[in-house]
Amino acid sequence: MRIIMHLDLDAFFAAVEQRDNLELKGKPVVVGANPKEGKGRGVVSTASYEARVFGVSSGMPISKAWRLCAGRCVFLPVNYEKYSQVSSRIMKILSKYADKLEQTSIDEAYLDVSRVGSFEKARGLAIAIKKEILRKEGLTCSIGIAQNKLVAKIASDYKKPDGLTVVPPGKVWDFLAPLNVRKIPGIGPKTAFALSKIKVRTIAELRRVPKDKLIELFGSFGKEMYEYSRGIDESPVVEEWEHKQVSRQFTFEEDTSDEALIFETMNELVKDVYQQILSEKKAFRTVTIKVRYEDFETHTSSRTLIEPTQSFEAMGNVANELLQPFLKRLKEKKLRLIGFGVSNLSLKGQAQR
Ligand code: TTP
Ligand code: MG
Repeated sequence: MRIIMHLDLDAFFAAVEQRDNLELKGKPVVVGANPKEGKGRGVVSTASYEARVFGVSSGMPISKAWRLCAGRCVFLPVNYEKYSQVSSRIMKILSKYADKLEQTSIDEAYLDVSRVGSFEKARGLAIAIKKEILRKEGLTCSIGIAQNKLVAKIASDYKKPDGLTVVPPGKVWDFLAPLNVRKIPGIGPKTAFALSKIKVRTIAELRRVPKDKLIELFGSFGKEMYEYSRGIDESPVVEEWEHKQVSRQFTFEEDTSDEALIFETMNELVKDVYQQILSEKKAFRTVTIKVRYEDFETHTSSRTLIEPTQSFEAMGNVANELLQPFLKRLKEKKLRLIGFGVSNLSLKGQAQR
């Protein structure tokens, strides 16, 4: 059984500004382009929940936000550098809790927490995560938990701000039914309008439309709409380090300090990766290993070779060398997971730069 968590920080840019300036706590704050007394161009990045009461929202022209709440809202410029630093610290916190972490935007991530084994335990984990983020970064977030990314994402949005919504498998159907079709990721204003013309407004109503009809109207997305309306989504949580590389990872049945088992497992991962790059006719230059200890402390370590290669020996040798320093710490703590990947890929035979 899969257990997926989706986390989204509340009013992220505005919340960071409120945290860093006590005078802004509880006040309507608009972060975005310079309003220039209503003549400014550009848009609102986000608004604090206090400012949303005036009707201000992300993406709105800043001049309109000025008309809605000048004199009452505090307008602030966007400080991306600060927000991305906060974001990476939070992602680091999250990586301790998940077997797989996929960051999908500056303030959003999916966590695969299937290993906890039950939705109740996952709820406990979510509470711990919320506490840690609040204690260390002074920010609140909303979390959704479900059997897949689709429902987890809809659930995290369900009770914002500072929400926690768990939708176990048996509850998916009823949870989705009354929601507006716009809650389905990918259904924007245009699609919603087209659906309204065939009298579909809620997800329950969407379920009544035959699959063929949806495909006729919306092409391949129609098939996805059919599945999403039923809470079906098999897409995996994909870690960033997997995106540009061919990689495998393995979580030991039990945390281990058995070096022979660790090398043997690494060898299996190397074999799998080798098979895949052979079949895809790819060469690699960089070898990366990943280790995670029992307390979730996680490291990756890489080496880049001078020339692209497809060599199985090179993979294995580098992997074992990179692994050595981590084995020295096995007396302190056991290993929970190891991973192996190759990146810097090129098609074999392709001219190098
Ligand atoms: P969101 O998570 O969409 O919004 P939010 O965190 O401000 O509010 P919510 O509580 O509803 O989650 O986006 C995260 C940040 O990304 C947001 O703080 C600012 C930025 N952003 C933009 O710059 N432009 C946009 O149009 C959107 C939607 C977000
Ligand atoms: Mg957010």
